Amino acid sequence: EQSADWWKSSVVYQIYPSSFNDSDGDGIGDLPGVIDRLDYLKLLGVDVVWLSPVYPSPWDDNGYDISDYRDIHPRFGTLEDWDRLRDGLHERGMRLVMDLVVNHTSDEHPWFTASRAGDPDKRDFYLWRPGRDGGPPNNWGSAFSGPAWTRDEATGEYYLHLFTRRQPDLNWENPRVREAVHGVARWWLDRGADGFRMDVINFVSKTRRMPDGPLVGDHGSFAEYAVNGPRLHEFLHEMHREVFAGRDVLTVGEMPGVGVEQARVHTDPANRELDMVFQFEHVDLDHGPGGKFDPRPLDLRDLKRSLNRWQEGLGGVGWNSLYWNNHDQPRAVSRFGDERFRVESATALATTLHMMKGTPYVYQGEELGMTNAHLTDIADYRDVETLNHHRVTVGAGKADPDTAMAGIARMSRDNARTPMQWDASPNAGFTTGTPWIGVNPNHVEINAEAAVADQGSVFHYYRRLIALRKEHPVIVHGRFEPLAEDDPAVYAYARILDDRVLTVLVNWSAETVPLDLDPKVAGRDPERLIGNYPEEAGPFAPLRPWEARVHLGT
Ligand code: TEU
Repeated sequence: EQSADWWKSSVVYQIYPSSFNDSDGDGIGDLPGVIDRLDYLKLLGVDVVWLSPVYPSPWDDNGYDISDYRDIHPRFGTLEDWDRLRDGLHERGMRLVMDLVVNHTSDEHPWFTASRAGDPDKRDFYLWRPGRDGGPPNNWGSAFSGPAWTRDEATGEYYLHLFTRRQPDLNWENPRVREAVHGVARWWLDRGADGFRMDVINFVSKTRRMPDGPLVGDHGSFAEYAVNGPRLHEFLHEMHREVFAGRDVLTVGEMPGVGVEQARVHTDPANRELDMVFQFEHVDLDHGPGGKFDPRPLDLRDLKRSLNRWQEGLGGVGWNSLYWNNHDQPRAVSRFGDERFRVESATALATTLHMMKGTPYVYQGEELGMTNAHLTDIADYRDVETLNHHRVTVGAGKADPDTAMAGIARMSRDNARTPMQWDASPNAGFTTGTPWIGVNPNHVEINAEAAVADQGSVFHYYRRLIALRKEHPVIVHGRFEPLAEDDPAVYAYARILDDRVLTVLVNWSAETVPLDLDPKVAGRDPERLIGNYPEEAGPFAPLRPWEARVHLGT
């Protein structure tokens, strides 16, 4: 593999540090805790660690509200701990990607405190506007409920915050803001970081005019004016030139609302913007008319149409990133799989994703088949998005509490944020103290210690999938060809490279289903590379509940 393209054959593991491993008993994970688990990551075989934010922060949005870009939050340790983590990963042949959150800062960042105080040097670092008719400048709602504008008493002006009021949006129209962001990114790369996951990076370019948006619930949508905005390509290209050019790094832009055509432009190497993007189409398909907390059943055919279109759309030009899970999404096995067939469905989902073209991302605990938390009491939730949503619906008497809690239990981000399940001991081996968010009681059964000891576990299946990527170039480079597109239960596709054909067959249902495929699609002498059931009657035997099989033929 060409060194500049190492990220194409890599698998990335996301660590959400608060919930990974606590070394000092304060109930919150930390960097020394991560360092203690590096051999576990090495055993799994991942190539890259993406670390969610570990910077100083008032913690309004769990660290996605940064008050100092060049330091470590004391709860996580020190810059020296970070250096040791970097070295520990590098010594084991793994890389470290940091989370760059630069659409907004914390309201406690010195840039914002100066801006708010009227410091002429910093006023224009943020988006200040006069009010309209005694209210905010327009009707935009924040992504986390309530208005997207907050009035500041000192001047009477309003500042824009697409997320919470404690996350003011930076003004990227100001070239000095962009220079400051470039400086932050260079500082981490100079210190030995291997790249960035860039938070909501397609929100950074806003239109100059900010008119009302179409009503969605109580507020107007900012999407048309602040998502995939007019100067986005220019800003990303500039950042590539000023920061990434000539460096051997991985860049992945998180882009809610990005379309496949735009993503192709962002990830076409000729355009020098980003290596890959996180798109959201497939994780938005089960959102109902009332949004994410109003989930609706997912039709596998819609999911296939969407993901297959991305596979073919980025095809030979750009590059996909592949994920079911992250710290913002409920657990995939509970959401897309079936907890009654936990091991089978977790491995079926993994097979579907890891054999696609693109870079797979594994979110901590996914490799154990960790499930949703199923919490029904709002007092057990910590996430600001969930709590705000509850307050403006149930709290305001606008929703039936049981229906609302059912939606929250299925979709809340806290489902992904319960502590990593290391062993069967009372706090799952995560902490000796009181965990900041409850441990899932199923850790007595689902935990890393048990999984590592069991060759039939979800963990060892992930380990084998990750190893296969290193052995078979067709998994990295093969052309993608959808199969059985109209089948309501089977996700099937082929990957083709030179004289190699890889056939991926996955049953996304709890029934045994026949396979209706032309045997020629599997090539000659297909050999089974991996499967989550004992091998039986060859590639075209019926698929048992949540069965997944991968065959390699010529
Ligand atoms: O998330 C961006 C984002 O818009 C969504 O992932 C969002 O959290 C979800 O769709 C809400 O339903 C990023 C971070 O990943 C997230 O943790 C932060 O809260 C958010 O940006 C603000 O920084």
